[in-house]
Amino acid sequence: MTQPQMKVLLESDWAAGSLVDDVRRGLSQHPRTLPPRWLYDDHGSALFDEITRLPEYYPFLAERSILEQHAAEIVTASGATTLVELGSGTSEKTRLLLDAFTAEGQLTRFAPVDVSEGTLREAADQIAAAYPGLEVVGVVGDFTLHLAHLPKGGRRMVAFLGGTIGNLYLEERKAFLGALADLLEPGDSLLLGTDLVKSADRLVAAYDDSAGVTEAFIRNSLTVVNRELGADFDQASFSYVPFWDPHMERIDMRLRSEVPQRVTIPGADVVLDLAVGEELRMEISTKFRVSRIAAELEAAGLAVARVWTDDPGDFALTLAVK
Ligand code: AVJ
Repeated sequence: MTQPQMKVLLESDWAAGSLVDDVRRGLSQHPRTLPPRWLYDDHGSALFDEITRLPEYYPFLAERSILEQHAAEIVTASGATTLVELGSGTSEKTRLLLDAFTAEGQLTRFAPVDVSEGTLREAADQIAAAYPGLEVVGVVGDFTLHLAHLPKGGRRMVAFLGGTIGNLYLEERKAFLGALADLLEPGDSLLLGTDLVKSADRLVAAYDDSAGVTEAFIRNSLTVVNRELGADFDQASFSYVPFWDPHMERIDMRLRSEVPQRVTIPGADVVLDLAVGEELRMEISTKFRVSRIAAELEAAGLAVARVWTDDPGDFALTLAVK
């Protein structure tokens, strides 16, 4: 097999440096916030993998069923010769697209992009082995920082799956879509996965599962800050309080301080005095309406070509072209 190429755009101390910045900036906001990137160390990535297998976590199954039913149409509509995947993780569902591309015979290159080097290398090796003749170029990078370094040439489809765009705040989403639209060439496209608004009961169940895996996943951010920056967050004094915000149409995943307490984060030179009941916002997961997805894509300079949803209408895949 041809070995995958790897482009490493993150310096070895990137994680440490940007965690310090994020802790200083995020934890001084109101509510105090940490960017979701810090959920995904090796343990967090394994927990997320477990989330995708929970019965309550419908987005994974919903998106997979769309890909199972429509991958061939997506591939034909894109006309792509290069597939770029942002936040690729294990690229598990992407194989449905790669299979369809293989059947159609036009794809020459696959470029998965992820911050997690270990996960990316493993995925790139497996895909290079499974799809002989496909040039695999892994990019270790942050899709909010390194869009300018994506492979150029050919007709590209950029896949951004899983509903991950919902983890960005509105301003971040605008900046991200605008930057992405600017670097696409005419004929290039974006395949965007978004979770859709539905009953609050089902939404909350998906982020507050009975096995407690999502809670462990969210709490892992505190463990990461303790380990990386020598902090003394005490898990037992926080409770997990996710809720559906009907105004912002997003799940808001918080940890609430159950006692008045002081937390020290030596590696960031930060001391936090938390009041009883004070909440840390660890992640948001925005849910969309099809009309709003189109409006945001069009505001960024992209034109919606097709929208696919699963049968119950839980999740959407939108193909937008430059
Ligand atoms: C796949 C990253 C979009 O928001 O549903 C799952 C992350 N967080 N459970 C999502 C997540 C808590 C997930 N994303």
